[in-house]
Amino acid sequence: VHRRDPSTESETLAECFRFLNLTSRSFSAVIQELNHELLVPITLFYLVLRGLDTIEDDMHIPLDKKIPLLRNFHNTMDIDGWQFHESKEKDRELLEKFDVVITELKKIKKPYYDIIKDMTIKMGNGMADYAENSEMIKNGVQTIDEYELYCHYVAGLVGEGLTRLFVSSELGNPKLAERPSLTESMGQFLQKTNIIRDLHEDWQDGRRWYPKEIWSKHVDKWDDLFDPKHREQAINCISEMVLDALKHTEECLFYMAGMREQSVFNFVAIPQGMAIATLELLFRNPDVLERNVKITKGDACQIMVESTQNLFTICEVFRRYIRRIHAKNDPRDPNYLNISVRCAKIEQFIETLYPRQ
Ligand code: PS7
Ligand code: MN
Ligand code: MN
Ligand code: MN
Ligand code: MN
Ligand code: MN
Repeated sequence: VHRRDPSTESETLAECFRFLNLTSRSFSAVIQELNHELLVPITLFYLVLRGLDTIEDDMHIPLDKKIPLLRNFHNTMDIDGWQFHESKEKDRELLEKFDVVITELKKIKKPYYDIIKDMTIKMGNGMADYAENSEMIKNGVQTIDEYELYCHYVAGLVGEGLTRLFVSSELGNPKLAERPSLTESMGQFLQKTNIIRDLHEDWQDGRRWYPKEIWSKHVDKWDDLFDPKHREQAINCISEMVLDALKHTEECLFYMAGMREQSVFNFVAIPQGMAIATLELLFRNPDVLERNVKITKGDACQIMVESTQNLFTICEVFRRYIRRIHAKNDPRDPNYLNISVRCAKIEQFIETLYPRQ
C-alpha cells in the first residue's frame, strides 16, 4: 500500500512535496503516510489552502488587493503558469512558484478536483468577508456565533472537503457524509485550539479572533489581556476559551469511530491528539500571554504513537489530558464549576465507550 514513489514522480510533483514539508509542521508527515489513492489529492488540497491562508495572513497586502485575490482563488488555481510575487509571509515561496501546484491539480481525478475547487470558493469568500468586516466595520469578532462562523470557513470547510474525499475514494464510511455536524466539530476543535494558542502572535500582528462575548467578561479592553496587572483575568479568559473548545470533543471521538482505513484514521486522529494535548498545555498557562507555547517533542512522539492505533488508544489520549485539565482547574476561576462538569461529562462519555474493569 505504500505511498510516495519518488522514481515515478514528476518534477512538479516532487516540488509540491517539497512545499508540503516546507509549509507544514503538523500535517506533512501524516499526509505523506496516506493511502496512495488520496496522497496526491490531499497534498494539493493542503497546498491550495495554504496558498489561500498565506494571502489571508499577509498584512502587507492592501485590502483592495487582498479581497479579490481571496474571492478569485478558485479561478486562479486553473491559470497555467500563475505565480504571485508580492507576499512577505513566511510561506511566500509557495505562492512564488504556485504554477507547479496548478500543473499537478490538472492531473488528478475530476471528482477530487471538483471537491478541492468547491472548498476553495467557499473558504476564499469566507476569509474575504471577515477581512472586510474586521478592518472596516468593527474591531474583531464579537459573538461566539461569529467566532464559530469564522472557524467554519477556515477549518469546518477543510473537514467537509476531507470527508468528501474520504467518502468519494471509498476509504471513509459513507454515513459520515450524512453527519455534517461531526465533521464540523473536527474542524472547530483544531481551529479553536490554534486560535487560543496563537493569542500573543495574533495580537502582535493586530488580529483578534477571541470573541468579545468571552473576553469582555474578564477585561474591559482587549489590550488589558496582555497587561501583567490583569494576569489572573487573562488566564480565566483563556480558561473560558478552552471550556468552549471542549464542547466539541464527544463529536470528534464519534467522527473518529467512523474511520475504516488505517492511514485515514491516523491522518485524522494525530492532529486531534495533538490538539487535546495542546489545550491542556494552554489551560491556566500564563506563558500563552507572552509567546507561542508548544507541546514537547517527547509528548508529540507519544501522542503520535498512541493516535496511530485505534479508537481505544486515541480515547486514552483524550482521557489522560481531560483528567489533567480537570486536576488543574482552579476554584477561583469563575468557570470552575462549568469546567469541572464539562471534564466529568467527557470522562463519563469515554467511560461508556470503553468501561474500565
Ligand atoms: C487539507 C490537511 C479531518 C474531518 C492550510 C485539518 C489556517 C488549524 O493559521 O498551519 O498558520 O496558525 O497552524 C489541511 C477535519 C487550511 C482543519 C486552517 C488544510 C479537520 C487553511 C485544519 C490546512 C480539518 C486555513 C492549520 C485547520 O493550522 O494555522 C489539509 C477532519 C490549511 C482540518 C487554516 C488551520 C489549519 C487549521 P495558522 P496552522
Ligand atoms: Mn489565516
Ligand atoms: Mn495562518
Ligand atoms: Mn519573487
Ligand atoms: Mn493561527
Ligand atoms: Mn500559527
